[in-house]
Amino acid sequence: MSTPLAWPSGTALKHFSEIDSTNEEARRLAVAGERGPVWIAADRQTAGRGRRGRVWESPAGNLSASLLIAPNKPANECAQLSFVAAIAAADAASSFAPAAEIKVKWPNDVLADGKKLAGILLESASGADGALTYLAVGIGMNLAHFPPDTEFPATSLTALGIPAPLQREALIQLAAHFAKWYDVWMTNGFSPIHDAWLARAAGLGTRIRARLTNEETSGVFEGIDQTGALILREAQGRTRTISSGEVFF
Ligand code: BT5
Repeated sequence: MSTPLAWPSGTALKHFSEIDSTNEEARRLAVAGERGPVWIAADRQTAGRGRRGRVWESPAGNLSASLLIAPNKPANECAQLSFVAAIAAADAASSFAPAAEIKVKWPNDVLADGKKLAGILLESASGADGALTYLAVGIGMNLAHFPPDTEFPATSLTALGIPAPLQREALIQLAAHFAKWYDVWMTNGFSPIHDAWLARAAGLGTRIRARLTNEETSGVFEGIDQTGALILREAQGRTRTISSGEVFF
C-alpha cells in the first residue's frame, strides 16, 4: 500500500503556536458546540497532559495534536479509537523512520527501538442519554526532543538519527493514517484494528509485569481481546484480562 500523504478531506485544522493543551482546547470547542472533525495542533503545550493526571512534556519541535470528533457510537466502542490512534501514530512514525523498529505498547503508546516515541490520550464527554457528545484523540510525538528522566525510557526521531520532520509534515502523516484506520473501524469494526494492533505489538508472547490500580502482577502477554483488554497468562496457567494499567517488559 502506498503511503497516504493527503490531508483528509472535510477535516479542519486549527493551529496555535502555544496552548495549554490541545485536548483542553478540544474540550473548550466542544463546550462551544463544535463537533469536528477538526485537528487542533500546537507548536508547544504549557500544560500537556498524560493519563491519570500525569504530565506530558511538549516542547517546541515535537508534535502535539488532538482530533475533535463526535462519532455516532456508544462510549465503550469509541474507546477502541485509542488503538486506531496507536496504529496511525505507529504508521506515521514508520513513514519517517523506516529503519527503526516501530511497535505499539499496550494500551496505546508507540515505541521506537523499545523506547517511548509517542503517547495517546483520549478524553470525552457524554450526554444524559449516554451517547458521546465529543471525543478528543490527543497524540504527542517526540520529533526532536524527549525527557531524559521518565519511568519508561523515551526517545525522539532526532535521537534515532532521523532529521525531525516539520510538525506540519508529521501532522499530515498522522491525520492521513488516522483517517485511513478510522474508515476501517467505521466500516468493519474493531476486529481488523485488533489484528493490525497485534501485528505491531511490543512484547507479545514474552513475560511482562503489569501494574494495576491496587496490585502488580506478571505473566506472559498473550494478546488483547475484542474489547482491547490485555490477556495475561499468570503462574499456574491462569489467564487474566486486564482492562487498565501499565505494563513493563
Ligand atoms: C500518555 O500518557 O502517554 C499520553 C500523552 C498524550 C499527549 C497528547 S499531546 C496532545 C494532547 N494534548 C494533551 O494535553 N495531551 C495529548 P501516559 O501514558 O500517562 O504517559 C505519561 C508519562 O510519560 C509521564 O508521567 C512521563 O513519565 C512520560 N512522559 C512525559 N512526557 C513525555 C514525552 N514527551 N515523551 C515520552 N515520555 C513522556
